[in-house]
Amino acid sequence: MSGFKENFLWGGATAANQIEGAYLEDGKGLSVYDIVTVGSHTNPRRITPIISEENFYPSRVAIDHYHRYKEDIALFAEMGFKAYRLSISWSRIYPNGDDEKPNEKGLKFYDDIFKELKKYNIEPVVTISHSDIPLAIATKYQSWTNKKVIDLYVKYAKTLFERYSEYVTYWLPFNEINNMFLSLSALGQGAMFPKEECTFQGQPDDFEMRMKALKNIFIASAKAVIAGKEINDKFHFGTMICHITRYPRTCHPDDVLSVFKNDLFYNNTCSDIMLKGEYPFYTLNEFKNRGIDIELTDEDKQILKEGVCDYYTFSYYQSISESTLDFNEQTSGNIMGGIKNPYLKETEWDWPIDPVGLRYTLLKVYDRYKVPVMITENGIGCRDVLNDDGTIHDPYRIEYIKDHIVEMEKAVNDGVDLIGYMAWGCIDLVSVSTGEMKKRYGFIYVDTDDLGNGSFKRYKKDSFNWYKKVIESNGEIR
Ligand code: BGP
Repeated sequence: MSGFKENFLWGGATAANQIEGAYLEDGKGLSVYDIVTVGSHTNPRRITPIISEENFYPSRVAIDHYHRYKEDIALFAEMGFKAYRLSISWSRIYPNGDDEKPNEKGLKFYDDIFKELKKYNIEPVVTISHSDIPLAIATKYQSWTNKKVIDLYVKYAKTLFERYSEYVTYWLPFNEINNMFLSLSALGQGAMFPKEECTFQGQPDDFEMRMKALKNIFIASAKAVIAGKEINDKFHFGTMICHITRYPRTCHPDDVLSVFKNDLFYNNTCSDIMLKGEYPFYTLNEFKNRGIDIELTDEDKQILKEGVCDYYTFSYYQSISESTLDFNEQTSGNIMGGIKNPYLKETEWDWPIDPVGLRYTLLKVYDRYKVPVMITENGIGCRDVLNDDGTIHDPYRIEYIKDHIVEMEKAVNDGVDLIGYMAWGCIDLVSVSTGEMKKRYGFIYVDTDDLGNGSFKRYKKDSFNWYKKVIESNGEIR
């Protein structure tokens, strides 16, 4: 018997803007991702406020899940998924963000998805905003810099709570909420929407404004939690932290101290606010040192206290190492890279591979919060080859996930209350950082390329049957 709980939630995760396509169908409005071009590892994606039909915008087509969700969910069921993490496209429900009434056809689409999941006893885990907001909110309100967006979000969230109350228990108010801390390239949560064309990484930035916008996001999240619990007290709300696990590159005390402080600031601030209900002292102090006033009122503090989440979830792809000394070799990664770690291998996209770091992270966050923990993203983006006979051999993906599951089980045996594992991109989808399709994460291959050509036919990779056995044996066979 494996160490995992009997009702452990094995599954996979996706996001609306990376799979749905059908970007203007059935009343959907433009989302911020509908104006981001395709890029590559070496050629950055571009945000184009003035849309040019010469560009290719991958989210508009994605993998056409909008029309193929039944087939996709049937494949998830065949793998034995106990849970499936999806996000709802805000601009499908409120096309302009500030519409008086929701778009019935958009709501119906997710009714159908939830009904389909229920048919197979798959538990939905729903992200309310996966970095993806209606474009009109960005252009008309300048996104989260504007307090009015809090009410728009809460109205949207309440619409979902009321409509899907019978289907959904697990909610995540925001995807990777700490991206706003980590980097400016967090488009959907972006503090400042670019007026002119710029690269994904080259968005206009102002740290103070970003921190104020983030405060608005926390207030929106807490208000949604409060409203959700009034609608259904069985709802569970989770954080969703982009956990960038940090190591000192050397044992120089300056390196150790600096990593400790960065970990507090970048990894813990957001989960401290969402689980402990207040801004931590070190973050407020950091703001003070930088001369930043986020204008935190007593009313804000009260809302944050009342709207705390119930469980901790995070994405984990890699660790990074940092140093105050000079090291030349760099790595890339999810949101940010670091200095090359000589003990770790890297993916083709230069993301370090570190399964032991997952055990370390699980212990660290459970020790800090003592609430159930769920891994809501983990996986490896690789180039796959579709053979003439329809097979795809992906031993590298099996190896990556297997090594992470081994460390997860060790963490469970260490005493961590781990309740679920959602493999990222369980079906191939559009990469956020590069916009490519060739950077594939799935157990299911989708026959389309970086420019949206192809049959969109689904094929099972070797990892499909392997993951099926993992789930069947509750993690024992791997
Ligand atoms: C996370 C996002 C996901 C996903 C993942 C992999 O930050 O929440 O949406 O895309 O990273 O990153 P990429 O798509 O850039 O390979």
